Amino acid sequence: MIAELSAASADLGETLDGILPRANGQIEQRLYQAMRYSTLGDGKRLRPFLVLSSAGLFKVSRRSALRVAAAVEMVHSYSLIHDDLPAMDDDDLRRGKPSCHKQFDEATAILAGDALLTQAFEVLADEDTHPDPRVCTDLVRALARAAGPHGMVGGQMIDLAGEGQSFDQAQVTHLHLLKTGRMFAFACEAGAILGKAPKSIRLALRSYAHDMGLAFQIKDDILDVEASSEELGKTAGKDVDQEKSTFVKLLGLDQAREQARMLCDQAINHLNCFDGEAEPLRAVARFVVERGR
Ligand code: GRG
Repeated sequence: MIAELSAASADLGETLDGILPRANGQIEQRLYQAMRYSTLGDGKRLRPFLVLSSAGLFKVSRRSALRVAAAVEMVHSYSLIHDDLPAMDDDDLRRGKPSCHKQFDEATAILAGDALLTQAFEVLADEDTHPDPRVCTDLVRALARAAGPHGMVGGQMIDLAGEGQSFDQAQVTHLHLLKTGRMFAFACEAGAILGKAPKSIRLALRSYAHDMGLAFQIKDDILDVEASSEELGKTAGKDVDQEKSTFVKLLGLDQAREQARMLCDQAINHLNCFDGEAEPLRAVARFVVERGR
């Protein structure tokens, strides 16, 4: 699985390198440097892998899939840059190096996030991504929904509002469905959009992504207490420090592990409508609950 992730990551790196603006001595070059610093770093690139794997189910062109994968990673990178800012999670470490506002400054980090988010939609709307404008519109709409007020940004608001409060399991589940699940769901559905697959197939992929995304989050909560900052490449133990309601706090470590395994199996079951071609998606579901960072 790690080998497959790294192969996809190398292809994605080349695509991102071609898309992201280059610093060539322009007055605004600091912005370009910050965008590249935060996007070309050492992330797991799970969401791009999901786009490429779902596109692989429908024989979509590699170039289209890579451009959509790049757009997803750009939105993800923006969210991490903004999440690390002092006004939000206030974290100095990301992907094993200083977070964007530490390496540059706060204003540049805000602008780099804004620019990545905006340029991601330009990529999706471009005919280079898909020759059919209806497919491009569908991609733009679906990513906007996943990243916006009813998705990641809404989830982030709930997360911030919940600091120091006790959420129950349903509330924590809802928070993570929005904050991380919707972006995973877009990544999985994107291949089906590119391949003009029927609604029932899109639904199966969304259901897979929601269960897998929740399993990912539970594992994230477990790693936050079990792994070191060095292993994670980000500050460990923050959930406790910020008095967040997590799955570990609600369920305890053993039950949290069990719940993640159960969700992983459930995610894989949603793929029963596919044969061997869905093996990368099955493998990634297992990987998210077994990973060490
Ligand atoms: C600021 C609008 C806005 C949203 C921020 C994604 C997010 C919302 C915050 C990140 C903080 C966090 C720890 C979220 C929980 C899990 C998560 C999304 C972790 C980061 O994703 P990975 O592990 O990161 O895929 P890499 O670095 O591998 O890309």
